[in-house]
Amino acid sequence: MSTLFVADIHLCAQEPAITAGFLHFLRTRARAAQALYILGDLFEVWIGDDDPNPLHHEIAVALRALGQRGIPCYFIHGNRDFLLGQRYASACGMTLLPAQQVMQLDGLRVVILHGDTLCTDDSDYQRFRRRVHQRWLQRLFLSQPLRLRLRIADRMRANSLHANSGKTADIMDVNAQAVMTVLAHTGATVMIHGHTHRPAIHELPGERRRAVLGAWHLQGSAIEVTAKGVTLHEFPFGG
Ligand code: LP5
Ligand code: MN
Repeated sequence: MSTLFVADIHLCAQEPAITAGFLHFLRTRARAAQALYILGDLFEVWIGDDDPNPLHHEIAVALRALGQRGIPCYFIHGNRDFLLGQRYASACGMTLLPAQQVMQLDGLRVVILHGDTLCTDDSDYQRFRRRVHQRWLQRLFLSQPLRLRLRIADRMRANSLHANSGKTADIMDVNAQAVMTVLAHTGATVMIHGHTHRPAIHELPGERRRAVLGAWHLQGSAIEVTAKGVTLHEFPFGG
């Protein structure tokens, strides 16, 4: 049996090919798995569980169907959908996990996370993250009308794109020391994360590994853990 991990699908109404590819994945590869872990940025942006976007309902129905077939689904928030709440998770039949989770899988100790917290060289982002993770600010944001929330989110996205264009690729990658610190604190030998959109399996000192998921821009990306090991799969939408 296998356990599957995905991240950075970035679903949105403007990208129907990605939605179709993800729905196909849920009906095929995911059904053959023991469990599915979504490690953040399932959606391009999330402004509240009360958003009536039909895409959200379509995805909830598909995830729920997977759960009904006996394949549990778990979710860790990303930097785009950190406001996804219990109401939507319940509609999907998926379990919300903390930002970082350690698990024992096929004899391996594995730590999973979205990956943004590892980008410690990006101090502007870490400051931004600390701000928007304040509970009081989130509550204030969620109490605003949907149209205003959409405008704020659009503004944040535009700011982010502008800020990113002035950052080097190095700054936006994980910090090697931050990775080793998480592995040391958790005792894990395998780390699985997304966020950086740089799919790879890196060998680390001490026979440890860092498996990075790709973003679902033009194809699907998933990491599979079985008794045989950790494998990165990249596949066409519909494949
Ligand atoms: O997302 P991506 O890939 O473009 O870039 C990320 C980092 N950017 C972000 C911002 C998101 O894209 C926007 C998310 C919108 C969420 C909508 C809900 C809003 C809820 C508000 C709740 C209170 O995550 C980017 C990283 C990059 O990954 C690589 O790691 O570099 O970081 C940034 O762009 C942040 C800038 O560097 C700093 C921006 C400073 C703006 C300060 C405004 C603070 C206002 C907070 C209060 C509302
Ligand atoms: Mn991300």
